[in-house]
Amino acid sequence: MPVDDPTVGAEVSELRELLAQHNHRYYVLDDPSVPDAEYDRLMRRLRALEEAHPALVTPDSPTQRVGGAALDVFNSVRHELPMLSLDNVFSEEEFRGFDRRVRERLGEGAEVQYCCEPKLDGVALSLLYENGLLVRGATRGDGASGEDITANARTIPNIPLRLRGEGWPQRLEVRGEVYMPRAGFEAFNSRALETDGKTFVNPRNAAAGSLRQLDPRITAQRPLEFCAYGVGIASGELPARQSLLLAQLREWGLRCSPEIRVAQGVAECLSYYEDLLERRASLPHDIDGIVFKVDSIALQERLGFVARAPRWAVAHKFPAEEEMTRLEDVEFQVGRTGAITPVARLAPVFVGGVTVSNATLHNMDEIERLGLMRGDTVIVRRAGDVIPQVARVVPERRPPDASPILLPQLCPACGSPVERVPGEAVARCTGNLLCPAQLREALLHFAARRAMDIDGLGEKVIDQLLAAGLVRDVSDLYHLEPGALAALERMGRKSAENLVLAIARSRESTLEKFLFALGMREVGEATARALARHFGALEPLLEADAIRLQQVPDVGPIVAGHVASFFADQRNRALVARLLEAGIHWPAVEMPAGGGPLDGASVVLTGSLESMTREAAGELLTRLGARVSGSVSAKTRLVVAGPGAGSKLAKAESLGIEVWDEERLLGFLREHGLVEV
Ligand code: JCF
Repeated sequence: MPVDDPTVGAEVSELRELLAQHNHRYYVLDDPSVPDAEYDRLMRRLRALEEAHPALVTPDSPTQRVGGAALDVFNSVRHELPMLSLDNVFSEEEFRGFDRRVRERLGEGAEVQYCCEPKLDGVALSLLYENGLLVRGATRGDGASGEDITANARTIPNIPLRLRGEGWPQRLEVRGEVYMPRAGFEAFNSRALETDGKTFVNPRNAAAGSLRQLDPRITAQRPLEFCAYGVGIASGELPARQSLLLAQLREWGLRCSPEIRVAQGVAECLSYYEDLLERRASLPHDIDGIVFKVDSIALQERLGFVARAPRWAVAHKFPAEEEMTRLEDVEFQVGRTGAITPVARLAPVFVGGVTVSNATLHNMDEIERLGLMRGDTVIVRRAGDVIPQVARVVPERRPPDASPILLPQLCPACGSPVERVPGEAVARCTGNLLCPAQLREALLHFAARRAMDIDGLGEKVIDQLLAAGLVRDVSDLYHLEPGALAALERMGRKSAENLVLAIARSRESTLEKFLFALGMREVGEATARALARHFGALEPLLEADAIRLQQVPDVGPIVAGHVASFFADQRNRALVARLLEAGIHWPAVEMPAGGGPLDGASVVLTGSLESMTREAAGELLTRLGARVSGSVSAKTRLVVAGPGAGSKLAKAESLGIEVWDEERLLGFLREHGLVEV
């Protein structure tokens, strides 16, 4: 390509224009118009042209986001207009006080209009545009002067290197916040864990740390975003309202919060606050409150500043999601399946809008990961409705008498040995239903609405039944007499009778509820339903080994193992027998409506198959609605027989049952798309 080819210059301009448009749609409007691959193709083409024609490279070219070498230090920058901070208020009352002061100063009886926006939890950044070109990025520093981080600012994809549109002042300083969206933060941390292990504590620190890199190539790899919230110096006219100013910045290609609204008076401000507080956890990035600004710039000018903050703006902070407190003790609780869970007892602390004094520590691995000791000062985190967590230890606050947290050797509830399977995080009490803690949880689970649904059998009554020795396993429930119950404290004659009735009513159940109620490990409602539908009855399930169990949809080797070992335990089989003897029953299981072509049909596989194992064939037939059974009876609809078939085949023939060979089976499976043609 000749250097003076005028078409090259035209193509370069066109590529830059296209790339800038795509970038804007992607990062500012959140509305990408082309696939990433197309963007990459345009970028590669532009790079190639610029490499061949270095004279055509300009500083606002999208190829120039990461340029120059690493710095030794950041230069200091004086802000021509100081970068202000915001006053905080922490309650509705304090916010009303702010509004009252604004109106008093303005001599304004009427309600004031406020521009409302979420307060981003990031790092402030000043961007200076001259003739529409980004010439400088600076941190806030102490407000009077900050650091020149232009090279890093240029790497942030949604910061325009050149302003879009027209009408911008010749000099324009845009101010805003750099932050790391939560998804990017999680991704960055999990990658860091796999490589050098240098993770960030929260997205705010990640944004600050990334912006402080002396080598812009590192900043470029961090998922940072910029959101504009105002202007500093401006050499020309700007809109007369904060809300219109932000709309104008948006037209010039800067991202502003999509949540910006104008509110009339305190009441509307407060409902804006409540709305965002509620949606806080579902936003893509952390926010720590709401910023309210008097919308009219003329009124802002009349209000002016105090010290380092404007009188016309305030940050109404949300309750902190992280607070510091002391770990007083760790207790070990025993769950329904014997899992021993360490629970942190904390000095009560107000966090995420509630007072927290307990937090689960999950398991011993978690305690090790946190490096936690009794007496430590810890950071407790409660975000949204998520249960409170101990997020981390504050090591410099460890008292000299801090003591290690050890897994008890014996179950705190029954004294049975505690076992920890190597490679598993969970420790378990080996007492099973001999352990009162496990029995208590088993009873609660058994009686729950989604299980046997026994009204009136809650924690209190269960504790009383256990204390009085009236119940040693779940089957004892069905032999309780109203007389014995009425002897319990605060249990009247009437409630005793009602409870006995409720227990009696629970005898009429369904197979899936019964299976769920047994409380097998990893068997939730969905798995219980799948088991019930697959086997159709309890007996074949009792006989199934782990291999057969894995034919059930969504049952993998682990769940299959738990189910098989539950029913392999004679104590559990005896318990099931006692429950059935006590009268628990259910209607025949309905197979999935409109299922496959073998809907509900009982099929027996016998002999050997060449193209697949019998188990695999059984699984495929199950998918077509069949129930695979081990023995031939008058109810059998179909027998698939391979070489070596013996008595089952003979019996099928004697009963006149349809018999298929492997070829016929394969044809059928092929017809239904279950094996390749
Ligand atoms: O989102 C923020 N962190 C934020 C900070 C938003 C604003 O509108 C701000 C700010 C700091 C100062 N406004 C000022 C004047």
